[in-house]
Amino acid sequence: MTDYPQMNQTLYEGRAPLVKEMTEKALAEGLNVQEVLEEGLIAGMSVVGEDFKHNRLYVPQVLIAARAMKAGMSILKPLLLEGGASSSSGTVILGTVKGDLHDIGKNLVGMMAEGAGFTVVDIGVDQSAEQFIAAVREHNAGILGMSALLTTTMPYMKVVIDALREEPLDHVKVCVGGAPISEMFAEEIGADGYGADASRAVELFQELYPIPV
Ligand code: B12
Repeated sequence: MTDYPQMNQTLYEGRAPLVKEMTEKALAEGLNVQEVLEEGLIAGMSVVGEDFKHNRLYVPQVLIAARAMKAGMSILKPLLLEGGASSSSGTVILGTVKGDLHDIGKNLVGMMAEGAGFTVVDIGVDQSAEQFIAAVREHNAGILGMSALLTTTMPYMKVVIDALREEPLDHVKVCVGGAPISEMFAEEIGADGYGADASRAVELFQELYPIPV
């Protein structure tokens, strides 16, 4: 029987092969994918976040825990993608802003959006306004999704939005997310939407996508 607190602890300790195994076992027991993601993986990562904040954990330990989280996510990914529409609901460019290397949340948003039938082009972390805009043009995307996890990098989202609005790309909808981002901040910087988590992100993409499916 899957024991979520034990799975959280294993993730906390950064034991990637064991987290992977526990994720597989949870699915084999017939547990719901979303539940395994939230109760087994995200809940463990939240404890890591809290302990990091209070200096009970340091960067190397957080990196090791993040690797364990990714190992579990690699098992869930195909299932999160299952049931996606056969034709694309549109193209979303996803990336983490300049100066910021956090990508776990962004990757989750990407997986869930692909699962909902979007074509996701993930341009990675530490992305400049020029790189975001080039990707939007190249892929003729309808949505640009930006992630930021640091209070020092979140203002860069406005730099990207301002640069985008100077281009003839007004039809592109901009969505923002990441732990320090709020609805109010999204409004302030002129974003079209804010998603607190991956499920909300997908709903947002569906609401905002300018091309009817
Ligand atoms: C893992 C982690 C790291 C890992 C990152 C590994 C990786 N590959 O991502 C490493 C060790 C590299 C790291 C480094 C640093 N980190 Co760090 N990190 C974290 C930690 C513990 C967890 C983040 C995470 O993955 N959460 C889990 C995911 C699932 O949640 P999420 O990212 O919020 O994403 C969800 C939503 O926000 C939303 N979402 C996310 N993106 C998007 C995008 C769109 C478009 C939408 C709609 C929605 C959306 O949906 C996601 C899924 O539900 C957080 C703590 C925290 N509570 O956030 C600190 C945290 C973000 N880090 C912090 C700090 C300070 C740092 C460092 C500066 C530490 C240092 N001294 O070097 C460096 C900075 C490196 C850099 N330049 O980016 C601070 C930031 C404080 C602040 N006020 O800015 C935090 C908050 C920790 C803390 N409490 O002090 N970190």
